[in-house]
Amino acid sequence: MTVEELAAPVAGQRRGEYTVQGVPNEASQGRLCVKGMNAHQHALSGQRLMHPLIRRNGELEPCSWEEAIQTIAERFQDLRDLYGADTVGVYGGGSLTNETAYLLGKFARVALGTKYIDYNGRFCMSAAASAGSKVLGMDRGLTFRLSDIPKAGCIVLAGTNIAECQPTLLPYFNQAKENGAFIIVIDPRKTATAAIADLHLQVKPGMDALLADTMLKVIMDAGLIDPHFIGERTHGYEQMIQGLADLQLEQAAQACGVDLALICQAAMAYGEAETGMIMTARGVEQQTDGHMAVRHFLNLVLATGKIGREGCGYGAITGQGNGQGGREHGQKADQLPGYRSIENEADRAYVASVWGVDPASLPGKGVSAYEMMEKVHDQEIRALLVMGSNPVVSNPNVRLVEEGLRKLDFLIVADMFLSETARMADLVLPVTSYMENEGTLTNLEGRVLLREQGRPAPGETLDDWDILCRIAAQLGKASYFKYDTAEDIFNELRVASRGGVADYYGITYERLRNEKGVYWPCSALEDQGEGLLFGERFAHPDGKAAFTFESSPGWNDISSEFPLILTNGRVLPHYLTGVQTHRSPALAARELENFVELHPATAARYRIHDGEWVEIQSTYGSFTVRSRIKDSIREDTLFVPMHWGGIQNVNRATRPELDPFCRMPGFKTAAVTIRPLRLAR
Ligand SMILES: Nc1nc2c(c(=O)[nH]1)N[C@H]1C(S)=C(S)[C@@H](COP(=O)(O)OP(=O)(O)OC[C@H]3O[C@@H](n4cnc5c(=O)[nH]c(N)nc54)[C@H](O)[C@@H]3O)O[C@H]1N2
Ligand SMILES: Nc1nc2c(c(=O)[nH]1)N[C@H]1C(S)=C(S)[C@@H](COP(=O)(O)OP(=O)(O)OC[C@H]3O[C@@H](n4cnc5c(=O)[nH]c(N)nc54)[C@H](O)[C@@H]3O)O[C@H]1N2
Ligand SMILES: [Mo]
Repeated sequence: MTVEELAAPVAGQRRGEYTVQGVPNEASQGRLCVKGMNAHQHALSGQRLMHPLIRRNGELEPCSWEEAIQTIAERFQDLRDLYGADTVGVYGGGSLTNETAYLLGKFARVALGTKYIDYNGRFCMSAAASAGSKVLGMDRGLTFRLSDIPKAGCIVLAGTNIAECQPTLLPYFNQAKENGAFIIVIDPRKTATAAIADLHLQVKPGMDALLADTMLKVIMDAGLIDPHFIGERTHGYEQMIQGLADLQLEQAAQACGVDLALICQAAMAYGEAETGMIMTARGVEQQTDGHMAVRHFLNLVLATGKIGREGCGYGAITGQGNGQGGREHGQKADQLPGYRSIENEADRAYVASVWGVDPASLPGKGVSAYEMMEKVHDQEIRALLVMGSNPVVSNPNVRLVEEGLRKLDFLIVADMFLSETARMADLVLPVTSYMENEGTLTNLEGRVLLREQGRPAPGETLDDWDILCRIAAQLGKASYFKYDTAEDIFNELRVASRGGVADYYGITYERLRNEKGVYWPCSALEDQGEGLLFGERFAHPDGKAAFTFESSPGWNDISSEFPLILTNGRVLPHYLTGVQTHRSPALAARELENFVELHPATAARYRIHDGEWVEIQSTYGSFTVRSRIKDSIREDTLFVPMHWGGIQNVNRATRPELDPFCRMPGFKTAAVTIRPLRLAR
C-alpha cells in the first residue's frame, strides 16, 4: 500500500455533524479559540491511523499489534546487545498527558536503561524553565493566577503574541486595560497583541536582554527601585548593578533598534506602577541567550519588588497542551519525577525506591533534543522511539536531522497521523487522540486538570501509556509496568513527585473531578495548592531570589552575504508543525501554505512583489515560500511561520547553535538573504 492509500478515508465511515461547546473552566472560562473549535475535525478525520504499520520492502504495510510489539522488543534487544543500552533513544512531547510523560521517563530509565531521553519541550520551555529555577527556585509558568492579571497596573508582554497563540486568555488583558493598566508589547512585529498595547517597542530580534537592562538602568536612574524588597528578599543586587555601570543608554537603545525615548517611557510606566507583571514567551526565549534574556527581565521584576503580591509577578506563557506538566515528571534528559534531578543522589535513591529498582541501575543524564539528533546522525543512537513529536519539521537545521533519521537502524513513531517523521519510520504505532484518552494536564498557572475520555478508541488505536506497558512487558519488565488505568499511573506519579518541587501528592482524580483543578505544589489531600507564589519566600533553601549580573552580548551574525534577520513563529489557525491543523479543513482553508512577512522597503530593495515565490537562504540551507508584504514588520527582519514541512519549512534555514545554560536552539535569529524565484525572460 502507498502512503496515500493508507491515508485515505476509511471505507464506509459515516461523517456526522457536530456542535462544539466550550466547557467553563477557571482558566479559559469556557472560551474556545478557532483551533479548539475545530479540533474535532482532525480527531474525527479519515486520515487517522487505525492500525500499526510496518515497513516491508521499503513500503509501510498494516500489521498486528503482536507483531509490532514483538518486533520492537527484538530489534531493541539486538541493538542493545551489539552497541549497549544507550543506543536506544526516546523522544517525547509536551502534548502527552502527565501520566504518559511520567511513564515515558520511567520507560527509558527502567525498561530500556538508556540515558538518552529528551522531548520537544526543550525547544519550547527550557529557557524560561531554567531561568525560573535559578532565579526563583521553582519553575512554574505563572507565579500568579490568571485571575490576577486584571489587577496589574502595568503589563509587559515580551516576545509573546497572546492574541494569536493564547487567544482564550486575551479577555484577562482586555479586562486589565479596562481597569486602567498600561500595556507594553516588545516584538519586532506589530502583532495582533501589539494592537491592544499602549506602547510597542519594535525590538531588533535577539536584543531582549540588552533592552531589559536598558529599562532597568532608566528605572534605577529615576530612583524607582524597591530597596526594602531587594534587601530582604534577594541577593546579588550589588554585583548586578556593577554590570550595568558601563551601559550607555543611547548606544544600547541603538543596538536594540528602539528609540531611547520609547524605552524610557516603558521603563517609567513599569517602574512607577504600583503593581506590574512581566511575561515572556518564545520571542525572548528561543535564542542562544534565552536563559539569560529571561533572567534580565527577572532582574527588572526583582529590583522593583513586583512579585509575590496581587497584581504582580512573572509569567512564562506556556506552549503546548501540556507544556507545563510535560516538563515536570522526567521526560527531560536530566530529570526525575516531581522536578527531581537525575544527578542528585538523594533524588535518585527516592525515585528508585518508588520504582522498586536499585538506584545504581538508573542511568545518568543524557543530552538535549537537538543534541540527540546529532547523536543519531553520528550513529551513537541507532534506534529511536518518537512519541508525540514531529522532529524532522520542528528541529533547527532539519537537513542534519533528516539525514540522521535516515541512518537509523530502527525508527518507531507513535502518532495519530502519518506525520513527516512517521513517513520515515520502520514502524508506526496508532494512538488515541485527546477525545479518547483519559489523563491529567497541567496548565500555565500550575493548575492540574483532568481530561476524561470523550469517546471510545477508534480502530486499533491504543493509549500511549498502554503501548509503553506492552513494550516493557515484552522486554521482560512487566512487573514495573502494571497499570490498568491512567489513574493507576497518576497515583504512582503522586508518590514519585512527593516532596519534590512539583509536588502532586495531595492531588487525586477525585479531587480533580470535584474541584475542577488543583494547583501544585500540593503536598497533602487537604492542601489547597498555591495560586499566588512567593508571598513570603522564594523556593531556594535560603528563601531568597537571585539576581544575575552576567551580561548578554546579544546577537549579530549579519554579514553582507546574509544581511537580513530571519525570525519565525505562529499564526492563529495552525498548530506547530501542522500535522493536526492541516487535517482540519476549516483551519487549513484559512492558511493553505507558508509565507514570509517582509517590509515594503525590503521588498523593493530585493525586487519582490506581493504574493510571489521567494527563496530564503542561510548558511544552513534554504526554503521556498510566498511573499506577504506588510509594513508591520521591521525593515531588517523577515518573519516566517513554522507550521509547514518539506520545502516550505523555515527550519531548513534555522541554526543549530544552542544556549549554553538550557540547550535551547537560537530559532528566532538566523542571518539570511532573500531572492524572488522569477523565471528570467
Ligand atoms: N495559533 C497557535 N497558537 C499556539 C501555537 C501554535 O502553533 N499556533 N503553539 C503553542 C506553543 S507550543 C507555543 S510554544 C506558544 C508560543 O507562543 P509565542 O511565543 O507567543 O509564539 P511565537 O509566534 O513563536 O513568538 C511570539 C512573538 O515573538 C516575536 N519575536 C520574534 N523574535 C523576537 C525577538 O528576538 N524578541 C522579541 N521580543 N520577540 C520576538 C514574533 O514576532 C512573535 O510575534 O504558542 C502556543 N499556541
Ligand atoms: N523555527 C521554529 N521551530 C520551532 C519553533 C519555533 O517557534 N520556530 N517552536 C518550537 C516549539 S515551541 C515546539 S513546542 C516544537 C513542537 O514541535 P513538534 O514536537 O514537532 O510538534 P507537533 O507538530 O505538535 O508534533 C506533535 C506530533 O505528535 C502527534 N500527537 C499529538 N498528540 C499526541 C499524543 O497524545 N500522542 C502521540 N503519540 N502523538 C501525538 C501529532 O499528530 C504530531 O504529529 O517546535 C519547535 N520548533
Ligand atoms: Mo512550544
